[in-house]
Amino acid sequence: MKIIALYGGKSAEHDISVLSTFSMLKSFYYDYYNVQLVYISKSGEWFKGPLLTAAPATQEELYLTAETGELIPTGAIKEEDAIVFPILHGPNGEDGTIQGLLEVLDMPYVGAGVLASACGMDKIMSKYILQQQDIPQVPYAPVSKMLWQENAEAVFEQCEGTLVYPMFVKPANMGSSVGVSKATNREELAAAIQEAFKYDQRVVVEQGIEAREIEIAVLGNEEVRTTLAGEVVKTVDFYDYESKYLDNSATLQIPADIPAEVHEKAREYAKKAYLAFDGSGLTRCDFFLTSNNDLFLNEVNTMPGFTPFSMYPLLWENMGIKYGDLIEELIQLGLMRHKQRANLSLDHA
Ligand code: G1L
Repeated sequence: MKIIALYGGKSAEHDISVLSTFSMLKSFYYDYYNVQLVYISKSGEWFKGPLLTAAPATQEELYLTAETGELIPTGAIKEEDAIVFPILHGPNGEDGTIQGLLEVLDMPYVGAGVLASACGMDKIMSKYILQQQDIPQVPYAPVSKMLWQENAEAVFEQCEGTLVYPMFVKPANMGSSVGVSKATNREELAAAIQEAFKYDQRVVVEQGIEAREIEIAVLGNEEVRTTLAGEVVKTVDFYDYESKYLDNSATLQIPADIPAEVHEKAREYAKKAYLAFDGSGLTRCDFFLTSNNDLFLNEVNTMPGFTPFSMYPLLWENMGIKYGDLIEELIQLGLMRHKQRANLSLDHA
């Protein structure tokens, strides 16, 4: 069987994708799989690389060019007996669009499907779903570009009427922390909203709270497993793009040192959210925990960081599943889901 690693992409997280892919390539079981590289360049060109029978020596080799790879038409990756790893961040990656392409191509793929990807990626849609499920989250105010342009005063009143400073302002449809900023007064709020609108038509303003950040890993299709929580121990004011990926200003504490009841609650909410989002494969659920043990689900992340030093794989390692076995488990889940969906459509034929 063949694994197709689909990575790179037209996003700010291009290099993070290549790094995650390089980590995964070192841990595939090459006795069972050959690995086909398909690299999407920063300008959006698709390059098919060599068929690997062993891990590549350097990360540099993954940046394919017309010399080291073959330029193929966008999306032309259909093959029999192959499973795709979409390792792509942000718009056109984890937002369900690539997953939709793979559905149309009728190819099995690893990770969340279209619906869970699209909903998880959208911060406003996520909040609506969690709200409907009675899963606690921090107070928020959605802001549309139209209202902002026509009546900024109404936006200020809405935010200041339901939230108190500090607030966090985020583009609705972005991964990581690009375009996110903190506002401690109306002037900063205006600047933060302006900044966030560079990245999306919809913006969400969230109540800033003093809290620890704890995360739960979820794995499975219908049968859902959760891990003990891990804590992102923060050494900077907020966990932005830089601190998340580039320097080491966050350290991970696994398992998190939290009361047993909080652990139980977090796992319960994580599972409930996963089911509500129609999760499959994997998701990382990120919570805030206040000093009086109030728990808020902040984000579901269908494509969590995935190097051997990332929270998601480490949470499973703590539960006894090693990095390579976790990848194998995800492959089996992807194949199973594809088979089930194939059976479904046959029933309607
Ligand atoms: F396919 C997997 F294994 F499910 C998978 C794919 C991609 C897990 C995690 C990721 N993560 C990412 O793609 C990334 C957003 C961290 C890199 Cl861009």
